[in-house]
Formats: sequence, C-alpha cells, structure tokens
Amino acid sequence: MKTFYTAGHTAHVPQEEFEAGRMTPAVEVPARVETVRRRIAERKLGPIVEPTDYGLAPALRVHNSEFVAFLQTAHARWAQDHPGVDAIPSVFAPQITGQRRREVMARDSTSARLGQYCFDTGTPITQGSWSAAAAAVNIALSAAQAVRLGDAAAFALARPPGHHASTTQFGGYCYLNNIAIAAQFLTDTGARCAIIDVDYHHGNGTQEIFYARDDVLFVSLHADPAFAYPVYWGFADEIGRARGEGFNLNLPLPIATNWQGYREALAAASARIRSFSPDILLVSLGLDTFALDPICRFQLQSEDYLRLGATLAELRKPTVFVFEGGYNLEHLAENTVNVLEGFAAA
Ligand code: Q9C
Ligand code: ZN
Repeated sequence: MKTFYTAGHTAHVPQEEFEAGRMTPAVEVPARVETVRRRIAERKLGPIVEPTDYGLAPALRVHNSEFVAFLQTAHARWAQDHPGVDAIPSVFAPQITGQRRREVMARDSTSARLGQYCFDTGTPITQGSWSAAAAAVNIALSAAQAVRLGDAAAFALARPPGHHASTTQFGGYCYLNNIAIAAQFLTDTGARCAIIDVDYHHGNGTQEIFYARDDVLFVSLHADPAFAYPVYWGFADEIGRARGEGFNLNLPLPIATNWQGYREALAAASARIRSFSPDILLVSLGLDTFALDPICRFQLQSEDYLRLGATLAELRKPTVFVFEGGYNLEHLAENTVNVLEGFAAA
C-alpha cells in the first residue's frame, strides 16, 4: 500500500487552544504524522510518496469560495494587529443573519470574519496553517487518484485533519475537509463513494457537506454528542435530508466503549455500506478511540486496530484511508499501522 506524505504539514504548528476556560498546549502537532511516517518506513508497509498538486478547484467543489479565500489570508490579516500569536476567534453571532450580517461583513473586520468562518476556539490559524491544509488536500486527492487508477488501497497520511470542516466553517483542528474533497473528486469521475468515519469524534463537516445527497453515503461511529465534542452534531436521528434521507448513518456510542461494543456498531455500519454498494470506500481514520488517548474516553486497545483493519477489508472495496485524529504520541504509530496491516493481511 502506498502512503502519501509531504513534510509540508510541519508548517502548521499550533501553540495553544482555548479549552475549558484556559489556554492548553495544542495536541494536533507535527510529531503525530512524523511518528506514523517513521513506523510505516520501519514496517516496510510500502512506498512513501509525495502528493501531486491538484490546485484549489477540487476544494472549491465542496467549500464556499469566500471561506477558502479567508483561510488563505487569515493569518496575514490577523498578524497585522496581533503579531506573534495564533488567530483564534473570540466573537460568534450565528443569530445575526440577513442585512445586518452583510453590513458587518462588508466592514471586513478580521474578528467578525473569524467568528463567521469558525465554530470553536480550539483551532488556531498559524502562519503555516493554509499551506499545510492545502498540502493535506493534495495528499487525500493523490491517495484517491491511486485507488481510482487501480491500487487496492492507499493511505493519505495528512494533517491538519479534515472531518470537522464544513462547507463554510473550520473547527475541531480541521480547516479543509480532506476526505470530503477526495470523495467529491472521485464522484466527479463517476465513482460511487461511501465514507466510513471511525474517528472518536463525529465528522460533522463531512456529514454537512453530503447531508442532502444520495450519491455519497456517510456512516460514522463516534462518541455520543450527549457527552462529547462536537456536541451539536452526531445524533442518531440525523439521517440526511431531501434526497439524502437514509444516506447519513450516525452510530453514537457510550463512554468507555471497548471492542465488544465497537464491533457491533461496525457490523451495522458494514451492513449499510454493503447495501449502498459503493465502488470506492473512504475511511476517516481517527485513532483517538484508543484507551490511552489524552482527550477522549473510549477503550480500544492496540490489537483492536488489527481487527478494525480486517473488518474494513471484509467489505472488499478499493479503499482510501485518510488520517484524522489520534493524540497519544506514544501509541499512535503502532495503532495506525495496525489498521493498515490488519487490512492488508485480511
Ligand atoms: N474536552 C479531531 O480529532 N476539543 N478533532 C475537544 C474536549 C476538540 C478533535 C475538547 C477536539 C477536536 C480531528
Ligand atoms: Zn477525533
């Protein structure tokens, strides 16, 4: 299996996020991808390949163009007034719509723009966030293209992650939705795509992007939003809308879910994917379901990731793995490679 990787991600070095009333050290850091890259090389999983540049057009198929334009220049604008600190929004006013919002936006205030295009305070825009986010998109697209051209599977070892980023908002450590852009790119070539999201957190961005559509299936296993981030999304009754009704499946799970609970939900997810009969499966591969993850509360063990990979392989589909969350730097590489080796061995 090819792994797509570029050192471009190291330009994105968030310092701190605002969480639970204080600034805390960032957990979505360059070492995440670097540790996984080293282990892939050690385990001789396959070649590590630089991505191709696809430009911005594929991202603009899923994201609002003003949102993308803002991301590109946000740090430079912010740095004029706040040199040396990352950009984090401090004002959110979703209730201000219509003419008043247009007036405020016309004033072009960076603070208002940040609040408009972001939904949390945990996703700082740093000097290198845009270039790294754009590189992550190219990684996901390159992995998608490899599978489209006949590889049985490919791994997009990308950061920043993507699954929380919606059409018009960044958040949850995500700026551009790597997997949604890849799925749209594949759909545009005529392939029928299903996305399974196994990150601990609900993939609210991916859900939103495909919510009214029946051509891309979204299935997510995640911590119940009743107790977990992203709080507002991921409930079981979010089933899609209009033509998309029945093409969004959320499987919220309780605190302390272990492999026994997880495998049951995975069986339900697999059944829905089989009935959808995709040409290509895309996996939002978060490893933050691990028992020792510092910000999450599931109980999967390292050997369970071999089982997860094997279960995904049983779907017998060409598969694009896209890296998402996972914050235990000591075990992240082992767990990630276990999924890929479990998949390849099955
Ligand atoms: N106390 C991904 O895994 N902070 N994003 C949650 C909970 C945001 C996670 C804080 C977590 C975002 C890609
Ligand atoms: Zn996550």
